[in-house]
Amino acid sequence: MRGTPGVAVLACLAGCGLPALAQQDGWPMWQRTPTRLGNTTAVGPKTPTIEWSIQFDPNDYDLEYNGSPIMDGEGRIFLCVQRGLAAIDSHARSTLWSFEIDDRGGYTPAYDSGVVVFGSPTDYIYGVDAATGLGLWSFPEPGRPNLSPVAADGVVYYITQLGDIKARRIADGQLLWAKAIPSGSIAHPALDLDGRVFSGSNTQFDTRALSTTDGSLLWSSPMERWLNGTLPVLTDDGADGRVYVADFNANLRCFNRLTGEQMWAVDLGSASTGTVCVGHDGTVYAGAFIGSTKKLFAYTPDGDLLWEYLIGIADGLKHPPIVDGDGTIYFTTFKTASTPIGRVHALKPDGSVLWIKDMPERVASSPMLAPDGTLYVNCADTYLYAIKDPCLADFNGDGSVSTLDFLAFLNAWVAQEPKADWNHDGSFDTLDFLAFLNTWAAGC
Ligand SMILES: [Ca+2]
Ligand SMILES: [Ca+2]
Repeated sequence: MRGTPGVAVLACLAGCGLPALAQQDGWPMWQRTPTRLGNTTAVGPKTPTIEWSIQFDPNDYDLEYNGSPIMDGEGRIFLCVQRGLAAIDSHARSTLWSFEIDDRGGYTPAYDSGVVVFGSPTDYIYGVDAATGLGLWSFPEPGRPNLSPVAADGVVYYITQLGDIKARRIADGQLLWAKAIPSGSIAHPALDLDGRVFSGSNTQFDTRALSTTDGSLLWSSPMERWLNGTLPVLTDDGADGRVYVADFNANLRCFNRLTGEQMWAVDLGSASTGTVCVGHDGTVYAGAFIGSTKKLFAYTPDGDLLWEYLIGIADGLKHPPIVDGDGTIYFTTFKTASTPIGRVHALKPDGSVLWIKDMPERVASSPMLAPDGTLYVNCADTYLYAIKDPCLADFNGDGSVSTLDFLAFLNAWVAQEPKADWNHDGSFDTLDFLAFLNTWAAGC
């Protein structure tokens, strides 16, 4: 056991006799759901306003290894950091706990049933109690298990980059099955919640579906190169369902979920880094490099191009976008270490820009959109940023809407402070009073 003591006792404390926590509407894994579609009904910020930030790691940040934040149904945010895993209370806006190991935490963790799972690049897989930060279990895992696990119904699935795909019971880490993948994989697995887990092989260049029951191979379909992102799975397309994949050569393919038959394919450009997500209407979003140019593309479910968006010439795009309840597409880009700038982009559903926000440092992970509409990104300055539209009713800025805000407005209005000209017409009168009353009554 590494990281924390008492694996057996702690495993039983957390896993024996306690009901599994209900998985509410958080963002419990990379791209939110086990299907990795990357969409949510929550509506994100229409303005790039940083509401708060917190340092998530006192050590460092690794653009290659540290992935995206996730959130459980209690509003706890989990992030892999340079020395393990960190938890932040989004309500208190403070650090909740740190789970320290002698190695980096690997990419984006996954949450299910009260447990957070992540792997380290030097070969351990960990299960951590989400509420307390206590280690529940850990196992040696030769072969770099530090990509993003996927979890559902009390089981976590993950790949080792050098060899296997495995399923463990998340409560105690018991191994349920393990299957070799020729030369391993860097395709973060996805589930269809109907008995299939999807990944790919590094040297056989395929997309493959395995049984979640025993890991047996259900189908394998050829690719031109390896897969290096994840595989969004659409199950409600009115037919068999689809799996979307982009390989390293930027071939975007759509496979029949049940048979593996290829439905369509497009060549997006010269290289992809696996940036695929799917909107509520089935629109497929994928990024690609075309030489030194980077673009984000939108395709219909049948593979017809809707639009393409040219990303700043020196901005890298490494991770999938996400889509909010209004169809807004959010993604991050970054420049090189010599130009330490990161950007968060918000596009309207038609591919035009809603806003672009320059961040203090590089940001290279997928955003996370919380149920309350707060967009979270983590930057190379080791801070997590919460982007949210300003709450106008919170006039005194104390984080809540109460009669104090009403009184504060009244004082400002009597004193004819500019901020009390609520309707922006240059005068102070009862219209401002009524306008603020409406704002205040609407709350946030
Ligand atoms: Ca207030
Ligand atoms: Ca006025």
